[in-house]
Amino acid sequence: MELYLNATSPYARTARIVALERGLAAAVALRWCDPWADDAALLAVNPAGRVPALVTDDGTALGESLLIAQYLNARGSGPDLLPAAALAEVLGHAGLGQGLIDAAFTTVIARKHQGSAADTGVLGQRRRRAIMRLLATLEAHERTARGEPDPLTLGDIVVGVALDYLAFRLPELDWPSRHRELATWHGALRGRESFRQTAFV
Ligand SMILES: N[C@@H](CCC(=O)N[C@@H](CS)C(=O)NCC(=O)O)C(=O)O
Repeated sequence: MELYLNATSPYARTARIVALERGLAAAVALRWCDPWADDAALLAVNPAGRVPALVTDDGTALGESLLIAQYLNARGSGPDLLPAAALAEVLGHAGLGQGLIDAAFTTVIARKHQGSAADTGVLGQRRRRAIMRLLATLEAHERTARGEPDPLTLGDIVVGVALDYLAFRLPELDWPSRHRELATWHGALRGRESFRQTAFV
């Protein structure tokens, strides 16, 4: 399999962590690319021009991080990241994380193109309120209350990547000092080898 990615994409990082957690490191070749430069190889496999994109061994191209995560989870081995017995809970948790990634990523891109005006407009303020609500919901989440993300699920991975991305790109929010329980939970997750190997730099 081939995974198209770049180093700062939270979406691509989710796919990569799932591959590592499911024992697929050797089975997935990493194809580094710049999605913002209309990379020809990426466009050939994903006309949306976005990372991550996965090409399976039979040549099928998949876009969208959560669909790729589902595919890799089905192909790999070891503890199931999408256990059937808790599917709704895991997907609900993953959705909160994906919402946080979307709001943070859109903020970063809007700033890049519009400068600080991006934050003061109607959409910028909506994004900020969404981030604050999502953080408060995750702080009170039953998964957070467990203290440790064990056994690991796709929800934990997406939420963990979202929190890392917030600290990486929107450090002024200083989410860990406002959400102590979430920070403790996240600290345990960040120590995993799959998170360490894929850290944002
Ligand atoms: N919903 C998509 C979002 C993917 C996405 O927006 N990726 C960004 C990088 S973080 C990208 O490739 N952007 C390039 C573009 O939008 O042209 C997913 O979950 O995979």
